[in-house]
Amino acid sequence: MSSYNIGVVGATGLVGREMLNMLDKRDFPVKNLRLLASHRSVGKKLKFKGREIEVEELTKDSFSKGDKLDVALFSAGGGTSKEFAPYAAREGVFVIDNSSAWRMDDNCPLIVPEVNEIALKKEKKIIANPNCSTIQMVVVLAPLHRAAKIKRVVVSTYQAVSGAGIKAVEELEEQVKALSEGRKPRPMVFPHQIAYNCLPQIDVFLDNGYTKEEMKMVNETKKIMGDDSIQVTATCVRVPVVRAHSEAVNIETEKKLTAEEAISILEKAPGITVVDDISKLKYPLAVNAAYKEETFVGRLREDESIENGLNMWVVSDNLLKGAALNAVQIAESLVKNEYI
Ligand code: NAP
Ligand code: 3JN
Repeated sequence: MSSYNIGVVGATGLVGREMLNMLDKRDFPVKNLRLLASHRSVGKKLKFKGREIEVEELTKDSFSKGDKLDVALFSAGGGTSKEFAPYAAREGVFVIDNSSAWRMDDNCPLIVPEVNEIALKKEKKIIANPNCSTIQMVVVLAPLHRAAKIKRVVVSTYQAVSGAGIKAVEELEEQVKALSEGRKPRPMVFPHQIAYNCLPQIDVFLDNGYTKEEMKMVNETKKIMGDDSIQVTATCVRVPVVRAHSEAVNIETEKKLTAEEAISILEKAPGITVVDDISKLKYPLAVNAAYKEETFVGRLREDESIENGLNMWVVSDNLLKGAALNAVQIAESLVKNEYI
């Protein structure tokens, strides 16, 4: 069996470390692994399959010198991707980029393998990984769209703090501690207190009154589903959960789907586990989805306010399917299609 030279750019970060876990857990055929990060991390060592690997500084020469990479998994922010991904692509390295830098570029496929693996092309070296909230939603929407053509999506998200990085997780924990000790919480990462609170703002506001996160869900969903006619509107909310994003999703379809039909379609779809037994109070929960690879869906019910509508609750680990796992699955698709 062939094996491949893989680079992880941003290896010391929250998502980068999950990329290492996913490469290991899914037994991706790694020949040589290179870990790259900023100058701050030079000399740090990270473990992979029981072996310690030293972190290198990312420079524009990283991809022309040293062991030639087949794939570079990037998760070091949009600015780093914009600056360095073209150097990798020029050397024939497939870049799988976790940031928003390339997602809406017409030359870059935006991929969720269960939905649009077919959009991968051997000559398109920079591949974008979608936003976490979009990924888990389209995994569920795609099979329903194939069956009944979705006309409109209304989504409200309940996003875990880990989506905003390690400092955000520490801020929630510190604020819970502060409040329990009678101290005033001090917001640093988030604009307001996150402990025991919900913030209807993720990322910055745009001129249309929506946040960047909300517009990512709108635009990325259309691109991945390959259908600009689907109308999408989103409200993205940060909640005091550490790991796994939850979403209340409402869809309107052209063809009628009963809740039972939708459940039967979703039970057969890849990457999805249906958890839906209200008689036993069973539905997807963030605490159960954390560290799991699947996207969980439940609370399937018909929207009684319109003719062809469904409501559902979708939960998935934002650092796994929402980031590192999806990126590794894209690398697996490159192997499967013999592009590397
Ligand atoms: P993080 O924990 O802060 O890690 C950032 C990583 O980027 C670190 O390894 C850091 O290296 C590296 N880095 C920063 N500047 C660099 C530079 N100039 N050159 C090389 N490496 C650099 O952040 P995270 O939570 O892992 O998120 C990383 C990125 O992933 C985000 O900015 C975002 O674009 C993307 N992301 C995507 C999703 C999604 O929805 N798919 C979700 C979360 C994050 P040092 O340790 O050396 O500083
Ligand atoms: O906040 C979340 O739950 C998801 C955050 C994703 C994110 C964080 C910082 C920068 C992104 C992203 O992937 O959309 C970016 C980015 O724009 O690259």
